[in-house]
Amino acid sequence: MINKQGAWYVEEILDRKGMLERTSPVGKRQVLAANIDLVVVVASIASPPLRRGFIDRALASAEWNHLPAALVLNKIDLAGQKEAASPDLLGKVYGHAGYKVVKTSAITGAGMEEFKTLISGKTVALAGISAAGKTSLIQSIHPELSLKIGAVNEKTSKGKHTTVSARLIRLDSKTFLMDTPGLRAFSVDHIPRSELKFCFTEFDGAGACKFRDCLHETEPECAIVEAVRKGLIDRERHKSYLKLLHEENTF
Ligand SMILES: Nc1nc2c(ncn2[C@@H]2O[C@H](COP(=O)(O)OP(=O)(O)OP(=O)(O)O)[C@@H](O)[C@H]2O)c(=O)[nH]1
Ligand SMILES: [Mg+2]
Ligand SMILES: [Zn+2]
Repeated sequence: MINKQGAWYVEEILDRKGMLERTSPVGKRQVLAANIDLVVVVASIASPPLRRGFIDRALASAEWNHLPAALVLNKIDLAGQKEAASPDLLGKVYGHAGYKVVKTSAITGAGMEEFKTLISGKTVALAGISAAGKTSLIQSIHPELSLKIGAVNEKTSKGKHTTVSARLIRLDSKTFLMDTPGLRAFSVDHIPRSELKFCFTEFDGAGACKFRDCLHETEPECAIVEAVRKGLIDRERHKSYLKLLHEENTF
């Protein structure tokens, strides 16, 4: 706005809607993407190997900020390889946790229509470890972009951190896709321990635990522990939760 003297002044600072945050490697709260409608966590089922812990942290962080999130399982052309994770099994686990899961291959084009539908009309940030295939997915939608795509180190099976800065790419007048650099770690140290349980959405649907301040750890009559035992909640998801609950300053 301009005041009577003709000077500009700030009338209002709008909240940054839809923010993806983590705790940075030096222990500070870091905004990875702001003003987004959706974060898509991109994970490759192999090469580099899938990291469940990373996925669960990124999703928990999105929940904490009430940011809608979805999961893309990329490189499904590698399914069946010795060390590949099962896209079907993971699809069930994360679908049950309430997330839209899309299985893709940026190489064969499998699942790309579904991926396009997922992001259509939204401002979306892609997040994942290096070489999960974030840039390849964008490139596959927009071949004329000629973005830099890296390789996987054959010895370490790790990515080479090819994308070095975040970049917002306009796909059409209403769809924007943010490519981001691969993250080595996704600490959620900024989330208070007592609130972590709210960041695992499927704990909610498992029947309210009768203990009000329950951390759903080992309490004998805890509804969540019981649901894990019965197979109604995925054991690995619960393990991820417990890990976050007990870790200290692992930036
Ligand atoms: N087999 C297979 N390889 C893929 C697929 N998607 C990407 N790749 C390969 O994975 C490697 C890394 O791809 P990138 O798109 O650079 O990965 P990124 O997630 O952008 O990595 P950073 O920019 O380092 O974070 C490249 O060699 C790609 O060709 C896929 O669906 N299947
Ligand atoms: Mg990249
Ligand atoms: Zn409980």
